[in-house]
Amino acid sequence: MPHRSALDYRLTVAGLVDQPQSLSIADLATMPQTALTSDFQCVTGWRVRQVKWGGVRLADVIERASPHAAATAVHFTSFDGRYTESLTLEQARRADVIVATSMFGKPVSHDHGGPVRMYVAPMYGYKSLKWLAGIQLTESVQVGYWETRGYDVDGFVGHSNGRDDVPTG
Ligand SMILES: Nc1nc2c(c(=O)[nH]1)N[C@H]1C(S)=C(S)[C@@H](COP(=O)(O)O)O[C@H]1N2
Ligand SMILES: [Mo]
Repeated sequence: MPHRSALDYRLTVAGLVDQPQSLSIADLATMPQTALTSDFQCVTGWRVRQVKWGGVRLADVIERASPHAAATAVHFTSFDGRYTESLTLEQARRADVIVATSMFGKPVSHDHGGPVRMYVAPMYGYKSLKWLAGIQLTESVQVGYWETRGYDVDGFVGHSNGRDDVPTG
């Protein structure tokens, strides 16, 4: 499992964009910062209440790259070399979908997907890709690691298990 230090780290934004990006942590720090506190829920049943995240809105990262009109989805890759995820562009533009650089006021640790990971608040944990390396704008949704193994592509909390258990806060 590769590590990336805060200094080594680069986030690439490519695919159907006019302005491909290679963003350092310092670049991300110059963008408008956002904070978000929400329950973190894995689809297998565990939940961590009220986790505080900080970072930048995915919407702002995407805008910075000037996406083409033909782009309708976003694909995420991890520097673990295996895991992938996706969102529709509409989901990606929600205010509660962030490129997270901090957790509980500290840099995101390696174990939690640092230095930079996704945090997709309204969806199950598997949608929140850790060790974020790249974001590609695509013509259509390219399903991710777990979705090729049967998980819902639209992983909204409460959807897969048919229960009304949307976390509060
Ligand atoms: N790259 C990568 N991201 C990942 C995973 C993974 O195995 N690899 N697991 C997912 C799942 S199923 C969950 S529940 C969360 C767990 O995040 P945590 O380790 O910070 O609790 O990360 C998600 N992101
Ligand atoms: Mo999970």
